[in-house]
Amino acid sequence: MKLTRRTLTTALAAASLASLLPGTALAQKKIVLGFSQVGAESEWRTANTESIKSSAAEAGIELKFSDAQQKQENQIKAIRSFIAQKVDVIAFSPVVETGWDTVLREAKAAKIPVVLTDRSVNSKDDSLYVTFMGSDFVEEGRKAGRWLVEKMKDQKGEVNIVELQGTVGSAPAIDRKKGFEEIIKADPKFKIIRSQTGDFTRAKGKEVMEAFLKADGKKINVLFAHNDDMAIGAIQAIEEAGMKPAKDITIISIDAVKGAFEAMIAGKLNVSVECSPLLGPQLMSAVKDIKAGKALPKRIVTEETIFPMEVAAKEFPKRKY
Ligand code: GZL
Repeated sequence: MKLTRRTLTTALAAASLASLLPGTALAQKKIVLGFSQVGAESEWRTANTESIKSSAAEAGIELKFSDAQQKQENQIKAIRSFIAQKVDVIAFSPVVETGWDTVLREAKAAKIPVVLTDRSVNSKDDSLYVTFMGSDFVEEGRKAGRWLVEKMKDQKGEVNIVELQGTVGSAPAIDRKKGFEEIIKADPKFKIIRSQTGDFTRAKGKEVMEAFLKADGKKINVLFAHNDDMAIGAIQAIEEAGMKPAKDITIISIDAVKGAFEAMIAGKLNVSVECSPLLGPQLMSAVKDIKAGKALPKRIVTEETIFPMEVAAKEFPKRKY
């Protein structure tokens, strides 16, 4: 288009009109992010959802949010809906690792970039997503294992462990187990005598721990729970069985949510490995970078630590989730 005085005047008029009428088609179009969330199964998930929603609002990003109630088919439906609505970016936390290639290829065909948050997918084609941001779950499992090995270093006899696994097929359940076993296998005194999923919920964690106690009661020395919600449910079962949590049975958990700090301060949980749900700010910054055409690393790892009960009271006031 030839830049004449006339076209320049028209362009300047349009620009000044846009600044007078924010939110109109003329003003900067808002980025639209479609987010498919796993569900609301735990304190961690609730805090993660809050972080995503509040960060989108702060970033001025329009958020289309969908809760899948821990069902993969609901996440796939939500992603297809985001594609149909032609959102700018799709982000999601995959409830399980497998079964995503088809729908992610549909997003790619629609030229809609995808960001994985919290959990990853097990796909051979990593061109199907721009980046995966979240914790190193294997390292979280190793931290739990290292804490136990140190705690039991003077223990002579067998150390019988029961394990409450997270959602079957999910990245945190697979990887936390892997990291924990990698560390404890160095000493044959550590034996996982029972292991079953509690699906990351308090209710299921309590129910499965009741079954473990019925079968092995006094034989159990340690509980390794893949998240705090299942540990808190198990603590109730241990108390109802007339045993003292964190004393008769050493309890190791992961997430470091408020409920875990309260249990540690009450002397009922020995340690919680941190797994931060506060991914909202990082996600919104990644979405803006993608829209600005910036390259992103394929993997963004969240920095985390570990909280033994001895530091819980001091650390609790500083916690953000
Ligand atoms: C971990 C997250 C897990 C938490 C659970 O990043 O995916 O899911 O550990 C949550 O509490 O349910």
